[in-house]
Amino acid sequence: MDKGKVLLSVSGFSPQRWHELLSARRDVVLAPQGPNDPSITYAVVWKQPPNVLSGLPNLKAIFSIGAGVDHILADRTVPDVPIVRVVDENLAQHMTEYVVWRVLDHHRFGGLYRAQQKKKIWREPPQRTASDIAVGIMGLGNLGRAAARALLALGFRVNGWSRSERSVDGVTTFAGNAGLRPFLNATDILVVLLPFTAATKGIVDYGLLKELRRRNALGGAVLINAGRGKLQKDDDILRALEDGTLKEASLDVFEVEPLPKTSPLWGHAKVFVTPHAAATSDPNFLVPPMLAQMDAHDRGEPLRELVDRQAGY
Ligand code: NDP
Ligand code: OXD
Repeated sequence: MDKGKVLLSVSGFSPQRWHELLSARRDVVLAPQGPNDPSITYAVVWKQPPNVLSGLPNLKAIFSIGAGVDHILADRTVPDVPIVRVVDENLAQHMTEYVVWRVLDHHRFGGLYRAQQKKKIWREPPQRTASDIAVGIMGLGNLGRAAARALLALGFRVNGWSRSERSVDGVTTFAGNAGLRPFLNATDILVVLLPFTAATKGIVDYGLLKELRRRNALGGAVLINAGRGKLQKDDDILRALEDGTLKEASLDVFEVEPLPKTSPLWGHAKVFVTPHAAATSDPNFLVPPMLAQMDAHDRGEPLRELVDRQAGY
């Protein structure tokens, strides 16, 4: 049986390894052969060019190369076929490492010691205890829950906020608009692991940061964003850092990426910048389950890890 072709459409990085791995079992093309290419049955995409998916008459499903799917849905012409997103232990492990690394760095005076080392200063501030610090995770999904488990194992108190009510062992959970303020008021280090949707756009603004707990064992509130840049307002973060609403921030994502060279965030003494690198999709781990899902779907089995188009994630 002709299984059709996989359209591999990405921008911003080389798809070579994805191509090699997908080609082991499927015919792969990097662009449709004409506007209504009937040979394409599946698409594997990251920030595909606009319109590239519209009008493919035999497209059965779209596979996102990332956990987030805002990069797909930004194109309004994306056809109404199922979208499968990444849910993967390797990705969750990478994100957990990033979150634990940044939480520990803020907790264990990373910024202070880096500054002291430059000046050859030998001075130790009083040590803090993890259980005196509450980390609040915005977004208790696949990645948020994995990070929560690791933080609990290290002794931190963990709060979690989600759209619907969630129950996670050891985590104090809050949900919806009504739960947001109490969640923030009980949080010292805010970790943002939300998807970017119409409902979450710009949510991390000055007003939200103001609600974080500042009189705490850290001596201020800390922001860590590894979700999406458009969840935050860069200028509001800068304002919050200037007036003490925020003590420090670790930012992996930004309103504009790559972060413009002119952004004051680059050189800010209280900000730790990484280039949207918290958890990078690894084709060695992600292509095999994609191929397995394509085969299963061709046999008539349902797809898993589907995006709710209405909710946007
Ligand atoms: P999931 O879809 O598994 O979880 C999303 C969580 O966010 C859920 O708990 C969901 O609530 C919650 N949520 C969504 N909308 C709202 C809302 N309006 N109000 C409150 N809570 C909301 O996603 P993942 O955990 O897999 O990934 C999270 C995000 O991380 C991705 O969307 C992506 O943007 C980002 N990411 C960033 C990477 C990086 O390298 N920086 C790498 C990978 C992902 P509910 O539980 O009720 O559905
Ligand atoms: C993702 C990402 O969404 O890498 O997976 O940002």
